[in-house]
Amino acid sequence: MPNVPIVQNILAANERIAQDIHQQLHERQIFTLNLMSSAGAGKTTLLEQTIQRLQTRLEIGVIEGDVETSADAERITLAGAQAVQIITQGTCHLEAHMVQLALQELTMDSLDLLFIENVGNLVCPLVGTWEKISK
Ligand SMILES: Nc1nc2c(ncn2[C@@H]2O[C@H](COP(=O)(O)OP(=O)(O)O)[C@@H](O)[C@H]2O)c(=O)[nH]1
Ligand SMILES: [Mg+2]
Repeated sequence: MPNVPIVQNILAANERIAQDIHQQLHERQIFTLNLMSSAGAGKTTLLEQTIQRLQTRLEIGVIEGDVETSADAERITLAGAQAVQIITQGTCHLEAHMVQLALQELTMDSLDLLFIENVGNLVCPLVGTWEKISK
């Protein structure tokens, strides 16, 4: 049998940070929802409508993930919630360390509800296909 090197727990660092985030949110009793769907599915619209309906009763924060722009965070701020934009510069998902940094920008002690709008995760196959078509 050939001796093949095996790398295990490649996501261990991500997992440790994720657990730390989980503990912080749990200690502060911040109910958190991670929204994931394709680009254009209506995530930001749903958040705008939810914020407008709940903002007099709950302190809401939103972490926005986007490949390139801060347009969604601007929409969320206009709707009346605290927002932080993560621009991934081409990465199609959010990693735990990105969320950890974004959390530091929110006033966590006052938050009741946190939404994470994940990067529209079908955007990358779309971008790849578009690049091939447009060549
Ligand atoms: N007809 C219809 N359009 C919607 C609905 N929700 C969102 N949209 C539209 O779909 C587009 C993308 O919505 P957006 O919330 O930005 O999607 P996101 O990329 O998932 O955040 C916008 O032009 C919205 O106005 C819906 O329930 N019905
Ligand atoms: Mg959006």
